[in-house]
Amino acid sequence: KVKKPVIISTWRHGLAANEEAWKQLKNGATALDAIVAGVGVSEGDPEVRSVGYGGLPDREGKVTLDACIMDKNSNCGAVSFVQGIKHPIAVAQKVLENTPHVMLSGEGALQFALSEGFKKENLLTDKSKLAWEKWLESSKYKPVINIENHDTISMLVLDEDGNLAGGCTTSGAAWKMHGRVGDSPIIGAGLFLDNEVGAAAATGLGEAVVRTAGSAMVVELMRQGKSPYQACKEIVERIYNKHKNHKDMEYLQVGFIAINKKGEHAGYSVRPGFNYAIHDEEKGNRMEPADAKMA
Ligand code: SD4
Repeated sequence: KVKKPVIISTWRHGLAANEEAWKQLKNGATALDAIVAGVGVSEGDPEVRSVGYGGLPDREGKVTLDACIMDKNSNCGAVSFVQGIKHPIAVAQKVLENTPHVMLSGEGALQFALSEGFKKENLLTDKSKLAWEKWLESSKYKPVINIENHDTISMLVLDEDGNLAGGCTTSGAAWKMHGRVGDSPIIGAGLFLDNEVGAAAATGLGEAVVRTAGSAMVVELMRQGKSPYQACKEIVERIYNKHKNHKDMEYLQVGFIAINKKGEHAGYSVRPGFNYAIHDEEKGNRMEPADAKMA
């Protein structure tokens, strides 16, 4: 039997996020507060170029953020296409706690955040502005596969009481169209959990994850008795098959992480290079490679 809690997060920046979330849990924080603090480390880090502050902008040079959070009672909160707020995951938590809705978007999300006491700030760092100016020279939109250390952070928590929670936050695909929203703020796509079964989250090409209701499907397969590994693998294979003749195939990358009620966890991706950070009692905080369909 796995000793709880267990925390898993996408990519190498998941290590620092796990560390903070673990500390919070040990100090008695709720799973949601631990997630907000944990992924907040990536959001606040200007060197993490696809989440929060320092994230790469859209075609118009604007940093627009997506995030969502979900608790053991299936309560959820999300913000999409929000600008000028460093910690969109914290705003998503406020949407969950203080509104009758699950998602606020754009200007409305910003107004809500300001009313909750968040500060508006410039999120475009000099480094990301430079990258954008360089991109403008060719202005070709093509997502870059697997920029390890530089991707969406999704975190799944199995807390001390054996309850699940999850969060996901991103600046989305670099050079996206202004107004584009990916999978990350969409419950069922970028993140899903059912406290009776397990939790799953995605990273990669959001369009492909939305087309296939990715995270919801991974959880549903676990409900049918599949292990987190089998469930992630089957949905990655489904996404691969659906996109075989699709124009997105050229740069298709999607990775899932999943955890079940027993604390078993896994990651699986379309192309090699995906990994995730796992923190448990027994072995501490470390990286775990994920198998890939196209290995
Ligand atoms: C999105 N899934 O917006 C996110 C971004 C991501 O490469 O994971 N980045 O599509």
